[in-house]
Amino acid sequence: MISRIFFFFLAVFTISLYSEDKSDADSFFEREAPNYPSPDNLIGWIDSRQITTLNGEWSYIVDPMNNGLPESSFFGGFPKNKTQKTGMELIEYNFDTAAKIQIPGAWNAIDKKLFFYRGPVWLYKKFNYQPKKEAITHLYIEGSNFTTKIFINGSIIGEFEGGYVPFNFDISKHLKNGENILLVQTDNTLNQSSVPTQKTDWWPWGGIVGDVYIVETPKKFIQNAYLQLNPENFFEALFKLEMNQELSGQRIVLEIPELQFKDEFITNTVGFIRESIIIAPRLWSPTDPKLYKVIISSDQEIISDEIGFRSIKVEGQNIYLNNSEIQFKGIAMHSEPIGIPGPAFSKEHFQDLLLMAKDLNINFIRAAHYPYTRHLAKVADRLGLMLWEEVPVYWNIDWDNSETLNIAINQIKRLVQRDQNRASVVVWSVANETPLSSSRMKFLNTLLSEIEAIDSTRLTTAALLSGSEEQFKALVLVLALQGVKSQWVNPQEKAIFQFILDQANIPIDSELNFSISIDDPLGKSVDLISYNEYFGWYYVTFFTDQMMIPEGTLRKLMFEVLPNIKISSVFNKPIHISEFGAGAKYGNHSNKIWSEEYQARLYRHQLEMLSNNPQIKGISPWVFKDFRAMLRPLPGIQDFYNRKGLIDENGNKKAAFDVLADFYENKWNK
Ligand code: GCB
Repeated sequence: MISRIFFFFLAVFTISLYSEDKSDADSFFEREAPNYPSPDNLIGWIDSRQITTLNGEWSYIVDPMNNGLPESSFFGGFPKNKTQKTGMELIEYNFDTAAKIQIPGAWNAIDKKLFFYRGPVWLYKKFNYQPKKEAITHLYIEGSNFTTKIFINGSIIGEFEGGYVPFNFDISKHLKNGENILLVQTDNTLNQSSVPTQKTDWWPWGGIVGDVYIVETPKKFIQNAYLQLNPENFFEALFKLEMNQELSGQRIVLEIPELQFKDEFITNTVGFIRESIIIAPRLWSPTDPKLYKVIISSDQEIISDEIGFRSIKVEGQNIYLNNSEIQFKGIAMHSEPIGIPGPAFSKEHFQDLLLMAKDLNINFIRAAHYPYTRHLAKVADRLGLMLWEEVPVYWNIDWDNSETLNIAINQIKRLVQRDQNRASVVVWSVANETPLSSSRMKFLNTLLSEIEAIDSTRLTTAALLSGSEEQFKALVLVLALQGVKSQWVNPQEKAIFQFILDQANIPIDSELNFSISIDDPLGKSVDLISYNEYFGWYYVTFFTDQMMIPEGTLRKLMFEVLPNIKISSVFNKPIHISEFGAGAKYGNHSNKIWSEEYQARLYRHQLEMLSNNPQIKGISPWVFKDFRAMLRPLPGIQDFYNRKGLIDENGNKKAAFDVLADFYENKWNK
């Protein structure tokens, strides 16, 4: 019998190898891709669940040909995890003897060979577990870049595309009592339809870049819960809760012991609660970051969190925190720790970053350009820093592609669902520097409505691009006028400037100031008009060839005109300057670009200009710390770091650090 079965398979195998009309999908070279399920709804309040951590040492194997997937390999793929028994089996991989990595952590941060690599890498963890019959066991991953496929004990669990945000799968039926094997394929390839798209000014850190937990919940469990102050009435908070199933009549108790609040609620027919509660909390603010312990219990479980209560709103051109006018004294960041290569993921990483950033006298951080792990907002809650959180809809992406939209929706929803109770988070941002088009408007408005459906208490924004060709022509004229008037400009250059002015019929005694009015139509949909500008760094580069004037002259003139630049918006809303900056290498001293002196000078001129513009109510200069960037190869200066940091990668302060700290402390106080 056995030999008959064997010959049958041999025949099938031979036919599939040589048959002319075999279907492509099932040939020797290629198999049909199996179905990879999508993750379940996000489990909230993760830190108070029954958790077993899988953080720690894992093994990894690089798979540039993507040969380990069951569908792409003849031998069944890595998930089979075949092991040697007699020394005679042909197996061309071995996770037990493979290189080791600490998870969370990016493989391209710890392995020099993988620094520039973009492709699949397999991560492997063997762990012991005793699953409980009466519970659901979930696998929770806080972030994995950018396409992740998961296998447990050889079975497909699912796939998540997008990176940066948490996701979870029910793995109950795949776990064994005792030893289990978790295998995760992480692929950091980005393409035209991914989010972010393939070109970004930050490093595509690959791998599992957040905590990995096994989470046990009861069969009927609290999926997530929302508790936020009513912005219209500070004695009231909105409580929303969602069960994992459509369970009506579930008894839920909400308790805030310090406020002597304890009440009982019953879920409706679809397993939801939506009620207002009466409390009188001390309000959270940067000067008093008060948090309250909140406990929610059902008959089966207890979850808890530390929550601060505050309101944030805009009215006209002002921003109000707890009904008091406030300015966002900010700095922008990337999620990379001080002195450690790779992405930041832990409480300690964010504590280091935020504590040092506080030396700038800030009250606000723009967490650009993608979601960081949940530890960021937890640390910011405690340190009293307001946060802007963002999804990686960056530059030009595939606006018309519904798959792309789904990835972005997933990112924004999961970010909001995870951080919805963080007092520190005051701004959700849906995009950075995205070129105008009607499909982009539709895309971004969809993301904004996804936010609105979950949380309408925070401000929304997007870092806008502005500056039409017309506006930049006007800047050329302003520079030319300044050039004609300035003593130090040489006669040849003066002649060129005069020629430019004559062409435009501008008399030399005119008063010309450059002004920009932000009119991106997305401004209508958001609360805060955010704008990135690089006066004094990039823009002169565009003009130097056209004007046939050396870049050095234009830079000097730009500094002269900078303080008088006017920035406003056609929308009657506050403006936030979400970026400005200049590159400087720490320790490089000169009067040229890339020096600490140039960067500090640019900050002085920029800050003077920004404080002269009454509609500007927030700023977050670019950027706190030098960060890894493939777009920045300049040897000896950049060496694949974007050098616009106020500190270098090891935490050394550049001269501009104190310029900004002094501005926030002494010159921009309301
Ligand atoms: C920008 C981008 C940011 C870049 C920065 C730069 O406008 O928003 O991602 O890193 O400029 O340094 O050029």
